[in-house]
Amino acid sequence: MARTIHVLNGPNLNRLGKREPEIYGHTTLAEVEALCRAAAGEDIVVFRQTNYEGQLVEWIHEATDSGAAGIVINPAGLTFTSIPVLDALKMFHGPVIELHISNIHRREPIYHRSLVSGVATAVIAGLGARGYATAVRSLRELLEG
Ligand code: DHK
Repeated sequence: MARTIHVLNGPNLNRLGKREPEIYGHTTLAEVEALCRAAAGEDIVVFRQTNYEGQLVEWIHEATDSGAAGIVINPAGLTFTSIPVLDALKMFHGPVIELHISNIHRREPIYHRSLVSGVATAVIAGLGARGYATAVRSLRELLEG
């Protein structure tokens, strides 16, 4: 039976491809979405991006209420500040993979302490945009048990 995987993206990720390419590369968000769908095989991907904290929270609620099998989330800047995102993820029943394009631990100190990592099943950071495909594949392996 096909499962649904939610791939959720936070603020400024709509600018991928033209946003600090020396850090985030040249891959656009649309190309990232295609990478996720290719990695998902027969599983259904819900792929979303928002610049608003409350929308991200509501999408996490939707993943929870709809019985999504797993979440890949790049909360972007909300990673380090958002208790509401953290609290919403605590309500999710399945595996959560926190994804960062850059290696946040090799950047400025403000990017070093993720609130989300405390509830994430796993964290992927520094693989560039290909990290999304790695996250989706890894989530599927976790779901296969
Ligand atoms: C993306 C962002 O927008 C930053 O705020 C994070 C993350 C890093 C990333 O590497 O995908 O600090």
